Amino acid sequence: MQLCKLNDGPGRSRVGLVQSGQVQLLLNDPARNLFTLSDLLFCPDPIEVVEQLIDDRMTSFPVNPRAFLAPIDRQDVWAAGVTYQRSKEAREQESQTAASHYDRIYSAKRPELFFKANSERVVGPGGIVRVRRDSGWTVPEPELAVYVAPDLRIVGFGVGNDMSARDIEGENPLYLPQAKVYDQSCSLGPVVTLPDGFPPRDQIVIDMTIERGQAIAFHGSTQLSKMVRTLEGLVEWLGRENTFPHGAVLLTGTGVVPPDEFSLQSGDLITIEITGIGRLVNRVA
Ligand code: DO4
Ligand code: MG
Repeated sequence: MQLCKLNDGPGRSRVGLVQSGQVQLLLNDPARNLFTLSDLLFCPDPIEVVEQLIDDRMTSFPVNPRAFLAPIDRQDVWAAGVTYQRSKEAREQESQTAASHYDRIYSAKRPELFFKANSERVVGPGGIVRVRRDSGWTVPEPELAVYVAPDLRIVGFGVGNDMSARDIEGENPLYLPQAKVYDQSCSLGPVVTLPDGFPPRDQIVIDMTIERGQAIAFHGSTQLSKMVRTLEGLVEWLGRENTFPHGAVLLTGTGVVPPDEFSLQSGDLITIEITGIGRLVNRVA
């Protein structure tokens, strides 16, 4: 099952059920306090609840991901780093002084976890992502996004982009928050796939294409099976000494890094596709 978030007038949103290329709007349920995407995702049995809330008065309409909002409510977005060999190599290359930190974190028991964004910094499908004005070397990072309930259950999967200023991160690891956290530095979408509809993890491919004008400036892909950690392990570390009353979205690290001479330019079109979820498309401001 897949859910999306749609605009329903000023300051209001509705949840939609996405199936067979159509969107069916869902009703709010004040009696059970079910209004938002998170309310549904965090239910003990979201599939049963969604089926009860299908708005039969409304006909379904064709999917247009550009009309979807970022599938996030009040969750914090966190991110894991150096969870794939390719990311470890890229970090070692960009960082003259701190290469050994990345080597050690790749195999350490404790993963690298960092705060990425509050929901205001997240853009949705068709939204505009940004390169910092003080960065000359920024890339998108295509990552599986894991939706985490307040009780730390994994309740959904999405496509995420952890935009990263490699020059700032490479200059000094203490600059990581500035390399990672800025306005429009994160995108999520187009839908959330519930665990029942997510294919077996050894079949998941994460693919990214960057178009510049009419040409393909970069294309690369990886498989989730190449990740050195488990999703459950990352979530367990995230939840140590942290509570998430509104849930969390965890980006699980990148295994696709463009070559060192590549940097995003204004107008580039980034398409990230993950098996079982869909395609997230964003343009660079
Ligand atoms: O250590 C820096 C961040 C790495 C990262 O974001 C990733 O591996 O995806
Ligand atoms: Mg990343």
